[in-house]
Amino acid sequence: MHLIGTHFGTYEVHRDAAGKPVLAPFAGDPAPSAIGPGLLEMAAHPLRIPQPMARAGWWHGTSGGEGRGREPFIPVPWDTALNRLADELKRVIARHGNSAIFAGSYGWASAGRFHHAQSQLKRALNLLGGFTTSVNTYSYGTAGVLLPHILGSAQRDACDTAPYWDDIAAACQLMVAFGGFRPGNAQVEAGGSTRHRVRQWLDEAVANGCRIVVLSPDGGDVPPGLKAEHIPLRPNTDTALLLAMAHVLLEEELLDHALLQSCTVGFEAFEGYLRAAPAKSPEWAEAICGVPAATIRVLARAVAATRSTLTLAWSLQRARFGEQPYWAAIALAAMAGQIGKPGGGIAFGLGAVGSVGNPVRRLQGPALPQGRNPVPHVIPVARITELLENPGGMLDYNGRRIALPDIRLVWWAGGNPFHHHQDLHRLARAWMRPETVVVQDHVWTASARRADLVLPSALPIERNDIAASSRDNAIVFSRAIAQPPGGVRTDHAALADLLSRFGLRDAFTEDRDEMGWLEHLYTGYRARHPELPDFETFSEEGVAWLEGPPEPADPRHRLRRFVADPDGAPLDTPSGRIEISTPRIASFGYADCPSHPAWLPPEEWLGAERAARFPIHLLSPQPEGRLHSQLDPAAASRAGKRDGREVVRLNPQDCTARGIAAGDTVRLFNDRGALLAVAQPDAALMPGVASLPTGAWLDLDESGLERHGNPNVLTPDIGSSRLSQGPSPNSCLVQVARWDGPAAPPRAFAPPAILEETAP
Ligand SMILES: Nc1nc2c(c(=O)[nH]1)N[C@H]1C(S)=C(S)[C@@H](COP(=O)(O)OP(=O)(O)OC[C@H]3O[C@@H](n4cnc5c(=O)[nH]c(N)nc54)[C@H](O)[C@@H]3O)O[C@H]1N2
Ligand SMILES: Nc1nc2c(c(=O)[nH]1)N[C@H]1C(S)=C(S)[C@@H](COP(=O)(O)OP(=O)(O)OC[C@H]3O[C@@H](n4cnc5c(=O)[nH]c(N)nc54)[C@H](O)[C@@H]3O)O[C@H]1N2
Ligand SMILES: [Mo]
Repeated sequence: MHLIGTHFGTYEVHRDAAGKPVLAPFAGDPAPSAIGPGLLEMAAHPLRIPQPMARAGWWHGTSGGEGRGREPFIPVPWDTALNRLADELKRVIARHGNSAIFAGSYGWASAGRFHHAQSQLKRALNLLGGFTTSVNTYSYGTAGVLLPHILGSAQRDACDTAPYWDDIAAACQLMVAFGGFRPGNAQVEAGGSTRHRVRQWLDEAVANGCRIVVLSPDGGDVPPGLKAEHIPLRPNTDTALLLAMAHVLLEEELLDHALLQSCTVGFEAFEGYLRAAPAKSPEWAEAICGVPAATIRVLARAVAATRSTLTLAWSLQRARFGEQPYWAAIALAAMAGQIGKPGGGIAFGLGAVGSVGNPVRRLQGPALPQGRNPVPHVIPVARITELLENPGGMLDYNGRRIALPDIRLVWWAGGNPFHHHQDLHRLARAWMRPETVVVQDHVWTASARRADLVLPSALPIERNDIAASSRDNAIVFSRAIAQPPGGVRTDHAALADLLSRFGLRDAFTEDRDEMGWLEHLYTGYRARHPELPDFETFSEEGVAWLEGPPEPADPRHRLRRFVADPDGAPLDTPSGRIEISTPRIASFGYADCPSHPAWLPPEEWLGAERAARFPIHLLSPQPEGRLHSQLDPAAASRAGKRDGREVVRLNPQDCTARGIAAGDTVRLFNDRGALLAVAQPDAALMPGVASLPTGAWLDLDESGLERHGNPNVLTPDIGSSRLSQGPSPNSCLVQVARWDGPAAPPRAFAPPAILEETAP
């Protein structure tokens, strides 16, 4: 079978009457995604980068970093481009050392295991002596640092805390979902998937009597057709509500003392905080989160009385003090005696992507070996602007002080920082500082336009690969549909040619071609799972599966094993227990992340002083018709736009107060920037809250006005706390006004200016 494996799922390749390829849903996928077929649209798109390109002023040495994103490009033949890049690498390494190269290169890239852009780049640069890199994620970077302190290292990956969906369906009677289940999010899964089953599992749980309560500022997060209840609350105030629920359990003596005693430490300090003035009562919380005290009481009692799961969207921790709601939920689930019980307890990110809670045996195999990076410098990923702004500076992070090296060369492959980072005007200023910026991508993204040297990369449909998610039981042979266009190479081929200039080609390729590498990697999967078919059979059939239930050693069993036997299977926290308060975090002395869960009001939320000037809380969730910025020019994403701009949803009262009607162009602004979007009044949103998805290609006019609706010109670039330094886009206040200015048509989908001259 001819299959293509993508982050949006697996597709069968068929041909239409004219012989053109078509991506059809994979047989057996109950909810295939419309995003993937956009890959075919991009193959010959005007936004495709046709050959290597250099920024004119960089190529000629006539301008510095201030020319990035402003100057035209010059087409450069591959050999010339790679010679120049090799010289530049030699110069930077000789003069400043390898730590002056930043190639953290965060981003989702594409699903294949071999052609994984970051792995390829990191392997190449390690052979050249290494580079400064990044750790953690934009997805759950805050949780990823907090959870090991509280639940142990098995929970480093926030995905693995959740109970299995089949256990939830069988045993859970109440699911309290903070942030709900945003329709569209479970379409994607890093590495690929074969079946989109989240909706089926939700249906099954509800059919078995599970009641779903969604707490969210946006009623759009309530899955339709499941009789789910919606309780609106102000953004960023979930912690106050969770503390009040904990307070109710205390006051009404609904605690599971046995579980608290055997499985937790530090409850007393937390109890003291809940009782101390102001007592964290439902009345106290009502004033903060807007949920009636009586509703909080009833919900708290229900959580203690029945088998319940508290599930929190990752969006909650993509905010200032984003540790707190997660930590408070853990404390509450322990107090209520739910944690570690079959189908109960806590879950982070159920439905955020396809795989969280997927009740299958995980298929494990090798990644492309990246070698060793001798450069010690590492930043928490969302501190990129600070890194560029502040060479020689220091940063607090997870109990350490880390030094920021002096970056001279930035190299990005497989990510789009001018989509994913916050406060993009500030990033653009910092981005002027390095001497050289290299970007590898298929298309003219905002980051490629802000590079000095752009190396065009083959699309996933133009290469053979193997796709597999680490939380699925399937592996897919993704077979090329076509060759890349003449001037385009795979990232691997480009890097191999670059390394020949250092005499390192063979070290990089190990003398394997593409198919040789795929067979080699697949052999690593078979070594773990001997029941997999041989490579030839696999590549011919296109997919192979593992049968059977999850293995007992699966990290997703961790909390259950612990709660069943706290002495026999202790957690690897300092106490071996769940740390409701922790001396370790206390010892860091961070006022922005104290020793136990606490309500810390962000600088930007509806109760902040700043709300007098910027009274609308802007949420920037995931886009339904694309993956972040990927495939934004394709049909599925364009279908969600109006007049070529993104749609911002607002409460009708906020629209009326501003004379805004449905379909009006509106300006969203704050001290950091301004953008245009098209208004859609929607009573599902709380008054004072707006929702504008991420990922619209950045489109600035000469004055800096963003014309397409990219929320990251408005979001704050501030660490969630000194503990985790995660990103905080969801703590963002703005003002909204009708736009009566010039029509300012968006130009995001016009390629940059390319000069006639060709470099020698
Ligand atoms: N305001 C706000 N901002 C956010 C978020 C939010 O909720 N709100 N969410 C954040 C989150 S959770 C994330 S994960 C990030 C995502 O941020 P990114 O992962 O950076 O976003 P993508 O658009 O997926 O960028 C991937 C890029 O890789 C390119 N690419 C794909 N395949 C290949 C390949 O094989 N080779 C090469 N060279 N390039 C390839 C694509 O064309 C694309 O430009 O965004 C973050 N930003
Ligand atoms: N189609 C599609 N799916 C995706 C992605 C994509 O780009 N496209 N990106 C994927 C990636 S990389 C990730 S990390 C996941 C992210 O998964 P999540 O972080 O779970 O998803 P978001 O869409 O950012 O947020 C979900 C909902 O949380 C609500 N919310 C925001 N702030 C708050 C708050 O303070 N309190 C409460 N109670 N609710 C709040 C918002 O209304 C929003 O609709 O999604 C993945 N899924
Ligand atoms: Mo993410």
